[in-house]
Amino acid sequence: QHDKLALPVGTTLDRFIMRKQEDFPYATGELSQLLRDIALAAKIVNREINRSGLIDIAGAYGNRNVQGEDQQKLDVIANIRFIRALRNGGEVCTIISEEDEEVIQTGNVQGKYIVAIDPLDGSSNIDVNVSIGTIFSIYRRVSPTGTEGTMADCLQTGTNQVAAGYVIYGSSTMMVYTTGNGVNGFTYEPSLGEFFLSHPQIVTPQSGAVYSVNEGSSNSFSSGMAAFVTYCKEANYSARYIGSLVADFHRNLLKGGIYIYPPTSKSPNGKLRLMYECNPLAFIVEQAGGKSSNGRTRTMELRPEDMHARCPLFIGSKELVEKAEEFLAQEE
Ligand code: AHM
Ligand code: MG
Repeated sequence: QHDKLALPVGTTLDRFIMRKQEDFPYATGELSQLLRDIALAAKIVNREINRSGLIDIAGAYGNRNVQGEDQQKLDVIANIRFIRALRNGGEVCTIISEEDEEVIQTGNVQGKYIVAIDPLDGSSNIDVNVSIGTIFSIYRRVSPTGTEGTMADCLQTGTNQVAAGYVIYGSSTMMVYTTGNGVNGFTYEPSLGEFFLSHPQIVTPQSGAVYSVNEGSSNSFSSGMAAFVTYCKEANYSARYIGSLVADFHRNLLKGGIYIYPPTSKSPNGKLRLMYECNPLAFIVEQAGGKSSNGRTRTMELRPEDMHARCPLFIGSKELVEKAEEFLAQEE
């Protein structure tokens, strides 16, 4: 509410970030700059995504891009764009990416920040014009500056996040992020090339009537998980599952609901990654008044064993996540 009054209609993301920086008297502006770097890379990736369906048509006119990149490779392109933006920005010493097996050292040894990123999640949806997203998470390094970031810098628990956000490339493109002071959403105006504040201080409904889970795996659900799905059906909830995490999460954040990626026989620890997917969305959902856990333990308190570790995800409206946890607790 405070933000709605304080910020005029037509507030751009850049201006918003600058205003927010004034709220932290000792801030040096590096985090603000880092968020702007991410937003810039997001605009570039957005442009590539919008054009991706035209690549073959453009090729027919002799306009094929030099690399001959096909659409599926957009996740690789997105990875390159974000890493380049973060490296050039200078605030980040080390990046971990879902797309890269190894840690990426930017060479900016004075950089205070660590970024974990899933550059393009849901990439199997690119070919079929379904919404996809970028998810990011920002930590302050724990090691002293002047050297490369360490594994301990990269494997912090989610509670240490200083900022997290996502970009959804959908019917419109949005960036939603938190720095621990609530959640704000910005919608991209392509002809102006700017993100504008469109969703100030997002508060997620405490409950909801939507459950989002891949029921194709229900044969391998645990008894508690199966009982929760039955409960949702008996309550006449709607099933909504795009299969694109950012899109499913974004809808439930605004409208209420629960997203679940439970353990299955194919993915005994769930499919989603703690550092790139679960923690950033958990920070956002908590800042919006919702909840996130692995079914038993708060997501942001899970200890990452390695940077690509997976964990089950139960995320969304508080009452629904608690209800699911109750069913799991009753399992023998
Ligand atoms: P990806 O990182 O390979 O793109 O996979 C992540 C995606 C999520 O966006 C989505 O929620 C989930 O995988 C869907 O998985 P499934 O098809 O097993 O339901
Ligand atoms: Mg992913």
